[in-house]
Amino acid sequence: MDLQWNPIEIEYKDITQNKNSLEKIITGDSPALIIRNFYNNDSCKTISKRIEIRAFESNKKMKKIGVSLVSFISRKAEYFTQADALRKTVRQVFSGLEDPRKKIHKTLEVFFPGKQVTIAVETGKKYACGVIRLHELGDFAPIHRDNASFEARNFDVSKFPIQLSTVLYIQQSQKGGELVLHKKSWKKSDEKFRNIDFGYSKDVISDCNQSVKIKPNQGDLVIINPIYYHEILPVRANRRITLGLFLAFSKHGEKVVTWS
Ligand SMILES: O=C(O)CCC(=O)C(=O)O
Repeated sequence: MDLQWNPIEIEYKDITQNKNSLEKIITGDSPALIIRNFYNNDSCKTISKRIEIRAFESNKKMKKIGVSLVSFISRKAEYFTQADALRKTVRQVFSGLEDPRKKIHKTLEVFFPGKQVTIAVETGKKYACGVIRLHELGDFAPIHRDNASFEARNFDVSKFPIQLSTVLYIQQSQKGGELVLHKKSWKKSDEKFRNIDFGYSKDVISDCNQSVKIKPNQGDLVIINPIYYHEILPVRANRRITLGLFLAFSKHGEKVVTWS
């Protein structure tokens, strides 16, 4: 048995030869699939500059662009209204460039041959597609897991048995900001370790004996199974910018759906 819990790394140009690499992420045998050089570096820089300008112009501290389902768990109607309201804003961040969300969809089609990859839709309403997150100096994300099937029961995407998370690194922090993945998946009894605002106390991983720290480069795409606990270490220099998108599917269904 392989006792190492290491990420799988592939080059974007080689994905067609690595169509099975998501299997180990789904099973938890590997913590992450890192697709190197997924998105053009110059385009990452252009997007980062656009975001810098927006952050500068915004009078409240801007931490994200786009809509994230987790912020609307008990406000479903509002989630769909906001998803539509911000669609243009998110699109504009990528205007004139290859839309990384479309590239993620095309890449998923390689990993799931024969399945159709689309933005999730529920009773005619389209889910949000992509959230850009900014982590500034000192920002971090505590130990957490993302899985729609427990919290977001009133949303259709919670019914898919397998959920993954894709993260594109648009700008990497010069110091800190590493993603730490813990080899422990969420179970209901862990809820006693839950923080009041977000995430879990360190006690939730006290019985976890393997963790890995990764720091992907600008332009890399990472795919993780977000039911495994993970955290982002504090950013120690400049700003970290990522684009996040979830995907879900059933082994025997025809569809892969994405949302944020
Ligand atoms: O930004 C990252 O490296 C990971 C993102 C994350 O923690 C999440 O999507 O829950």
